[in-house]
Amino acid sequence: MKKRNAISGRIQLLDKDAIVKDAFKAMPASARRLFLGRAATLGGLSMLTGCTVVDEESAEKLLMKVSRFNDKVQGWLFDPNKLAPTYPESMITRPFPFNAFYGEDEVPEVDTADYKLAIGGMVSDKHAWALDELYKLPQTSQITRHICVEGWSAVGKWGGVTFSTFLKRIGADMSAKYVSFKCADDYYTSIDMPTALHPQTLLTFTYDGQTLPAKYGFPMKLRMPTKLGYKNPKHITEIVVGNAYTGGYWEDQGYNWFGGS
Ligand SMILES: Nc1nc2c(c(=O)[nH]1)N[C@H]1C(S)=C(S)[C@@H](COP(=O)(O)O)O[C@H]1N2
Ligand SMILES: [Mo]
Repeated sequence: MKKRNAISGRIQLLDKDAIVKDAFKAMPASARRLFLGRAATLGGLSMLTGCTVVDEESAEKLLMKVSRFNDKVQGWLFDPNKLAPTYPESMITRPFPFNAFYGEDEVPEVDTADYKLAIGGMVSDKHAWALDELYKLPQTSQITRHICVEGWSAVGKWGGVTFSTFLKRIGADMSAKYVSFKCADDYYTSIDMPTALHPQTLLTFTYDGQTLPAKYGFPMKLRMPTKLGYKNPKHITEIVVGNAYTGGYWEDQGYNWFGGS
């Protein structure tokens, strides 16, 4: 109750952007990291939470929503010394949400027969992979929570090859700093090598036991329960291992590059 009153008090004194900045500063450092960049403005927070601030009451509601979301997320996010939580089948969110920087009617259609996964950079084997070849790699599956900064999370089941196994198969130089991804819809992102080698980082080809549906990223999604949703590329067409920082679609617009822990 005390916190609510403090927030209401400030809303009467300061302009709304300043209020958001203030509340943001009061968040624990770990929570703040998730909302760096453009999210730390009123416009950014409205976008992330889907709330529009029209008056003091809605400004307060928005702050409470962000704050509550952060509290939840903190418990779910990865502790680097432990594995991310996994869940029973009964906890799978149905239907699993779709998200992309465009609508569901614009999901790219990737042709199975023509598809090849291009490989580049610091690897000894640069041959491009057809899907049937990828499907022959040792497969595993995992039920984990996907957390999107837009304010939702959902539990899903993805299956595929452990990414470190794939990196070994292509003779990747594990001392490289980054692994970068290009996608069929012009999305792109990149991750640090320790995350690429994390045992729960999977290159996935199935969702809930079925071939990955187009909307969830056919033909493949890199699934990392240790990273926020936007770090998990769908429709991957190219993987490059290297030391050059390549950023990402949302990261280049202000989202935190690390996007996890
Ligand atoms: N290629 C591609 N990958 C992407 C995105 C995208 O727009 N294009 N959006 C990201 C974001 S922000 C989220 S939350 C998840 C959504 O995955 P889903 O549709 O399977 O829920 O995909 C991530 N990977
Ligand atoms: Mo997201």
